[in-house]
Parts: sequence; C-alpha cells; structure tokens
Amino acid sequence: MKLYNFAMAPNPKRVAIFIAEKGVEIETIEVNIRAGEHKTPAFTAINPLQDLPLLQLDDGTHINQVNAICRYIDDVYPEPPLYGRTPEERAKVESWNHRVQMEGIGAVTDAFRNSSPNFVGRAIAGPHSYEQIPALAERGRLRIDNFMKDMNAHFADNQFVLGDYFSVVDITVFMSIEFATWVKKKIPEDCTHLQRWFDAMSARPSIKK
Ligand SMILES: N[C@@H](CCC(=O)N[C@@H](CS)C(=O)NCC(=O)O)C(=O)O
Repeated sequence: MKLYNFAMAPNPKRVAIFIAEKGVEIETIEVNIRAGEHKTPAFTAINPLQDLPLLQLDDGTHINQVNAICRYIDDVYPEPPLYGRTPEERAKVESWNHRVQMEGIGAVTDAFRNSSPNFVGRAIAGPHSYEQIPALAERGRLRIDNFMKDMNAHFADNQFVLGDYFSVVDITVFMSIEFATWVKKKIPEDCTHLQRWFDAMSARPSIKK
C-alpha cells in the first residue's frame, strides 16, 4: 500500500492521524499541491479528481476520498476499531461523520477557498474551475462559529463525539478546528467544553506525531 499525500493539507492530515491511531506505517509519496503536482497528466491518470489523499493498493487499485481510505484501513487493520463496534455505533459514526464533514470541514473549506488569493478560480478542488463567491466565505465563517458552539454544547456531556468511544469522527472534528485557524477562527473563550476536548485530542500521540 502507498499513500499519495500532501502532509500540510487538512484532508491528508485526517488520514495521517487515522493511520497513527492504528499504530501502523504506510509508505507515503508527497504530491506538492502548491507546485501543481496533483494536476499533472500522470497524477490525473490515477486520480481524475486531482485531489489528495489517494491510496494505492498493492494490486494497483486506487482509492480516493478520506472516508473511503480510512474505512479501507479500518478493515485491513481492525484494531482499534474507529468506525464503530456495533451496528448502532457504526450508524452513529456514519451520521456524525457526515454531519461534521458538512458543518465543520465543509464550512471551513467554503470560508477558506472562497477568500484566499491562492484559490482564485479554484474555489472547489478538482479538475473544474470555479470562481470564488465572497458571500460563501462569509457564510462559511458564520457556520464555523455555529459549529464550534454546537460541538461545545455536545462536549459538555461527552468525552468524545460518541460518548466514551474514540472514533474517526473525533479526528474529523479535530481537523475542522485546526483547519479553521487557516481563516483565523479559534475556539471562543466561552467554549470551555470544546477547548477541554481539543486539549485532550492535542495530547494524543497520533496528533503530536
Ligand atoms: N473530497 C475529498 C477532498 C479532498 C481535498 O479537498 N483535498 C485537498 C487538500 S486538503 C486537495 O487535494 N486540493 C487540491 C486543490 O486544491 O486543487 C476527500 O474528502 O478526500
């Protein structure tokens, strides 16, 4: 297995943390997004979506999308299970992960890509060109505020997103909060439950790594 990676980018980081939580090593190949290496014909041939991360299996199969990659790794390395241990937990992981993908990662992506001068004409990742919409950046910032408030309320009564069970969703929330600093959004001072959870996450070996 090989992981095509761009170590500093938020979506590849989600997979890197997931792999570290599994305690395994997977060979990585850096593809520099800033240098446009993900747009070359060679990379496009293996990932027409021109985004990272991308997993290459030993038989040459390619798997894109963070969640598909993490699910595959969870199947191949089942311990510790990060996608739920029971049908109910698996459903809750799916539900929460979808929600956080939209309300966390999605909100920050909108705020960042619709405002950064580096993403003019590239407001959405992929092979098609999309112009920035400043109103979407503004709405993204509002959604980040609401996401942080909602997660703060959730963590008032929960150690992790799924109660006392650490799952892939905690990684998705963590990277949403980390990525939010790219648009200068920090956990508000009154979000003490979210801050407590974030500090505990930051102390995990997988994240320190
Ligand atoms: N839907 C994809 C999103 C991946 C994505 O947006 N990756 C960014 C890096 S964080 C990327 O490759 N961007 C390429 C670009 O901006 O052209 C997933 O979840 O894997």
